[in-house]
Amino acid sequence: LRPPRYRAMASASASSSESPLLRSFLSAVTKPYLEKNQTAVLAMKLIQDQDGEEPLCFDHFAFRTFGIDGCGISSIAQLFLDLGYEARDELRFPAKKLRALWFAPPGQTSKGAQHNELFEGPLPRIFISELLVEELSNDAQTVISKYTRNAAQLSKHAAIASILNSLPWPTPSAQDYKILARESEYAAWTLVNGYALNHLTISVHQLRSQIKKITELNNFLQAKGIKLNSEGGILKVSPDGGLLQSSTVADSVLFSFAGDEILRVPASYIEFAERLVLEKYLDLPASEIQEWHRREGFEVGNADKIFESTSSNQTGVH
Ligand code: OOG
Ligand code: NI
Repeated sequence: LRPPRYRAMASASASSSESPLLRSFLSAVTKPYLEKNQTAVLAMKLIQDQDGEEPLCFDHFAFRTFGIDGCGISSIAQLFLDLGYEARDELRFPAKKLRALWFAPPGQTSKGAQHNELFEGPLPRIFISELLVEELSNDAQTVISKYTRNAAQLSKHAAIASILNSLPWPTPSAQDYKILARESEYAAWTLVNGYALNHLTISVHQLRSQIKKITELNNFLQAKGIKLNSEGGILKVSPDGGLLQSSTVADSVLFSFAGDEILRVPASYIEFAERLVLEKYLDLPASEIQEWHRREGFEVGNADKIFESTSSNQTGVH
């Protein structure tokens, strides 16, 4: 078994507080994602073929929610909090009527007894957003609450819906989907995908070959025919220059709505993040660089564009 290559967080004391359940859960969440999202699987395979044997490291996992009836961020965050994650910064997206919170993993990454193929690296951050439902039109609110009211009772168990690839509310009607899609593509996505993993993000700076630079990786993937989200340019760069992100365009899948109507809807995508070493640590030898020496957190300007990975203007599915 290969040891993880770095600690996910800056924790001096390496006392283990990590439950084996955490890695099992993270792995289970990726199962339906890998079954459903061919482009994500292809991208991961291309990267591993190019980069060599070692397992990929994940920067973060992301989920979307409806911020109403107990179905918002807290519903899916609870399990992560109970497993030792800590809430960090809030990000706001007024134009999209969204807010997000990210959570830092418990401060150690030593492997438990349970070996887990996909998941032996450092623990990912968790990024959870929620739609500010009360800011939408009455029509959209009426549609959403029809479903969330039904799921309110189960919101404590959002994580189960996530690993079982099951919606927590009744199968939606195509009409309701269309009403939401007109006003908020995020709302429409969440209605048909529920608590499914929205994306996982490969930690680009943890790769070993030349694709550990994200511009090289983007060129490599595009040359292999993978379509990247072009909103505001392929590469999203934070104002401080330290957080560089790109993502694929979401795959679309056939969805059976209530009454057997079948439509193409967006599923999930895969993201790539490179975190540069902070200026004050630039003198450290490369072999000593840990994850906490790098740019932490997220960036509203980047995220705003990454949200568009599931939008019809990127997927081309209307
Ligand atoms: C999340 C988009 C933002 C990031 O890393 O900033 C994001 C989403 O599409 O739900 O993933
Ligand atoms: Ni992301």
